[in-house]
Amino acid sequence: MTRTPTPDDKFSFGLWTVGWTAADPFGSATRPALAPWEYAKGLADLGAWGITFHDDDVVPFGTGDAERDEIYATLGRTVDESGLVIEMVTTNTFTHPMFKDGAFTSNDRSVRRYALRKILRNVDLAASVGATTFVMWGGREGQEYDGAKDVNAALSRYAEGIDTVAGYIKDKGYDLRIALEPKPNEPRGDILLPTVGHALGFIAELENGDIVGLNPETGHEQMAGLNYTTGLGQALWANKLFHIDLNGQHGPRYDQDLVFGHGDLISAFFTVDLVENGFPSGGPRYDGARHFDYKPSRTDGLPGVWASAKANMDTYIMLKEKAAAYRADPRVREAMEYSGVLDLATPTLGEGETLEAFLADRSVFEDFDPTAAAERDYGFVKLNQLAIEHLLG
Ligand SMILES: [Mn+2]
Repeated sequence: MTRTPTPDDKFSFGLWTVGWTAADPFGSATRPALAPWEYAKGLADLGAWGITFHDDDVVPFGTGDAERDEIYATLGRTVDESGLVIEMVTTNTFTHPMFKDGAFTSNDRSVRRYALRKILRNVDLAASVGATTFVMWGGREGQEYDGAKDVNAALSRYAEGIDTVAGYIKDKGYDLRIALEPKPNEPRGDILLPTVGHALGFIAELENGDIVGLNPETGHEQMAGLNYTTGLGQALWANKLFHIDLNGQHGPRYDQDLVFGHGDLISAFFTVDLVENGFPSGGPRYDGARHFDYKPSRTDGLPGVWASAKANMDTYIMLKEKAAAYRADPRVREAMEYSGVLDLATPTLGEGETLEAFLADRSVFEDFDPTAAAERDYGFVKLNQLAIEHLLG
């Protein structure tokens, strides 16, 4: 039996996850819609620590101000009574038909200006409910046809939009950081900032990039054929891992949003190992929410919704326990040493070694034996098999 989650686990869920009524491009909804606070209450009952939402998940688009305030007040009461936190808020700039060519990068300037207002309004809401992360997934920022988008202008408008929002957060003094969420495609044919790497390069060009980081999603990186854990590693190295979206995916195909671990389980093991135990030789750590962004399968009814939410947390807890045992295993330590994993933290140049001294060191090159170095056995398979032993054991 898996232990019950506690607030220390920092598990959180988007209200849109359990709240997905399972309408897809080929079929209508298979489940009824509950009120936002009913989803929040259900998640709290399962042991979740936090919730997150898009503006339109809670208040339908176009609702008047008075009704909007009332709805958020009701949600706030449920959150307080359940002991939940609202750790992250995000803005829907993809559902309404006006956003069909994007929000910050729509070819229509009036749409870009509307999107900026919608987002700034939601920044105020995020700050008022105590959220510390503001995720921005630009799902419609892209194109189907290369001739349809001036990429230089699009990235300039994207940067203008993000910088304006970040500048607003700073001016207001909000304790809030922006986390961009890369995705390669779907719903657009190609989406701007398709991977962790593209997004890191973009953030480096921003005026207010100091409060802009990433919210990488498991399935989104895997849709691009990339290694999610390695992507998290680079985001951590750049001190830009502000939030994570955990789920499951079977390689490059449509965005499956399966339960965490129900896609590539070995990858999920190493994701949890990195998040919980850090890099083998130390370095930047992630201490934010363990946030699940999945979809309960369309074939499941409401009991299946709650079972799948629980499955995310149970799987994470099991992997956390196994990853702890893996790191504590002396055989793993020994295998890491044999493989040179721990040697990689040693700087290539010696302390105080000048380039002149390096060039004069004959042992580096002239007297070096490349054949002997090529004969080294790294033993990576043995190390990986120990991970498998812990995972299956
Ligand atoms: Mn997804």
